[in-house]
Amino acid sequence: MKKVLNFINGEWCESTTGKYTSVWNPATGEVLAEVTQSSKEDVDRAVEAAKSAQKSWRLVPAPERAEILYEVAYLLKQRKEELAQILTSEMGKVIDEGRGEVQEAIDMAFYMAGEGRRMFGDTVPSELRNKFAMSVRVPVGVAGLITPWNFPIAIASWKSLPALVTGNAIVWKPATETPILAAEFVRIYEEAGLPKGLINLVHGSGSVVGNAIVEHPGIDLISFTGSNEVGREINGRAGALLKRTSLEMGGKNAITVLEDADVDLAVEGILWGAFGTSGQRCTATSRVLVHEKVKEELEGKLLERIGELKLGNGLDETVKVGPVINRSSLERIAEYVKIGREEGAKLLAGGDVATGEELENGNFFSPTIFTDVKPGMRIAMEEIFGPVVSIIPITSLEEAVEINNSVEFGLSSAIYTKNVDRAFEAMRDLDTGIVYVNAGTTGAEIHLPFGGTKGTGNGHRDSGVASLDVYTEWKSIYVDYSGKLQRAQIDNY
Ligand code: UN1
Repeated sequence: MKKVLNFINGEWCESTTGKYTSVWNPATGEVLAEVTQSSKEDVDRAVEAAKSAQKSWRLVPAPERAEILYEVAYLLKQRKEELAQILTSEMGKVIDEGRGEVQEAIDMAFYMAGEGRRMFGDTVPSELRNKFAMSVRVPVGVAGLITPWNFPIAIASWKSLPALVTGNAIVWKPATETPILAAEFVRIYEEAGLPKGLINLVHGSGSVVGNAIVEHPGIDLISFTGSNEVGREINGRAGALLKRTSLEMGGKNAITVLEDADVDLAVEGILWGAFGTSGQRCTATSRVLVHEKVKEELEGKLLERIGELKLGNGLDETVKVGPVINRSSLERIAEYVKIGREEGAKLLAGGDVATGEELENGNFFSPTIFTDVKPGMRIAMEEIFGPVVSIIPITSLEEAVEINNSVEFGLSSAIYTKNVDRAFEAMRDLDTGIVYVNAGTTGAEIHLPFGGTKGTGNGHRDSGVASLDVYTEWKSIYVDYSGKLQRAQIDNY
């Protein structure tokens, strides 16, 4: 059986615990590998390695650090298909989406490599003569990365690449469900020539490894993507230690369809947003706010198309919807469907664990649509993280905006309309970190900030130039070449 190991100080090694757990293929139930289960001591060793490696890494010129990132980009590109296959086997999304996700990491690698020659600060005119004023970015130190299974390489790339190009070292705990791809990504860093100790991979549970990372005094910042519950806990613990934390924690994203929308286009956006990655995206479409004048048409068209969504093993190119990650997820989704029914929502399609010969060993849930959902129902407020979407009728853009903004999350929203005035109003008023016009709620590109408002995060962003803010401190520098004491705000007035 394949064994997945930790990577600490440039060595692949087993945890001191000697314990392993299994990695499952969620489509087939097959065991893919055994992964080492680490202890606090493994984290201690990883932090020591990271701290010591970072001391010299911070002095390497950023364009030179970036050379390694370009190499990472080329290697990811070369191995795209192989990585996509691993991704799909390990977490289930269909292979096309797996390829798309690896592409997202490739894009991020090229983009962040480019930052090695930008990383702009400001130069500003000093208020005093013969004095120079500027700001530069400096690394924070050691970054603790805690990443989810739903985008196992894209999100890891959003965090590790900016951390490294800005001169930090990393201790990384990937999700327990997706350690194989994490190890492959680290292998690429190794092959690209990243000096030892700069990326350390420690596999294991959130309660042991995650907590040890969050609380370790040698780790200066935490970047986390995952559930709201875990994010809050991390924020509490890390906050007490005055550690910087960047959190991204999900959504309850809505597509608004106005009466003047291209309904066919909206149908495409809804199916892709709600059922792509089996609804297990932070950006998944889980509410549709449809104008009552086009509600019937939209529902009819959704029902016509939903049958085309073939379920199965994502490695089969004809499959459109893969499994959900595990049994407990399947149970949680089924529980939400039960709640929706009890709340009085009308089940339009799906609603059950999917069965069939080829599905029986995997975790499959039928694409599910509820309609006549009230905005305050639990299925319309809570993140389900599965292939379930709720249709809520509306009568105006104002009402849609209010419902859109009424949930605790604020990641992504979308509007379908042909009216440019309403589109701009929506762009202004939808209270989410990402807004789409005439496109669904998923499909973020890496050169813009990714993240959200309210319960989705804590003000930080992944990807884009904004991600540099997570991994750097600003240093303001004044150089006085006047040869005398010049008192700011005093001698010039
Ligand atoms: C996530 O949902 O966790 O915008 C990340 C998208 C992808 C990234 C999603 N590019 O859907």
